[in-house]
Amino acid sequence: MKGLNISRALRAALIGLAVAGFAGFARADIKDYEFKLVEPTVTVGKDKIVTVQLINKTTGKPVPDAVIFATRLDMAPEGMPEMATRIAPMPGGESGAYQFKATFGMAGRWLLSLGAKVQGETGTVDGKLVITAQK
Ligand SMILES: [Cu+2]
Repeated sequence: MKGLNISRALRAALIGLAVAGFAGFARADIKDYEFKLVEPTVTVGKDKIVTVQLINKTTGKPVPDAVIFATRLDMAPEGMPEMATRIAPMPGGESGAYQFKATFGMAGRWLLSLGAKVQGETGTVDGKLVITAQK
């Protein structure tokens, strides 16, 4: 009976240590990252390239090894949330820059919704960026 109590206490202590250790590791937070448009405007038309960076706000530097995905591109800023266009990821690009290809069928402001997974971080970075398509 006494042995059982000791092992229980030991187990609780070990769990406490593990939790404390994990919290100590999670110094960088998923909230420390934000998306940035490299070029805020595009010309209206087919197959336009949109380049984004994921910035680590604590260092001010772009993050090169993230997985970025575009979830939606639509004209919500112009009161046309139903006017969506397909957006496709593009391979390559500079380190820390992530490119997508989309057709901007109308001049005005488009809302790009993005998500990212960052190595070593828990959770997802969500972001919304406004791109202006010009004639
Ligand atoms: Cu529109």
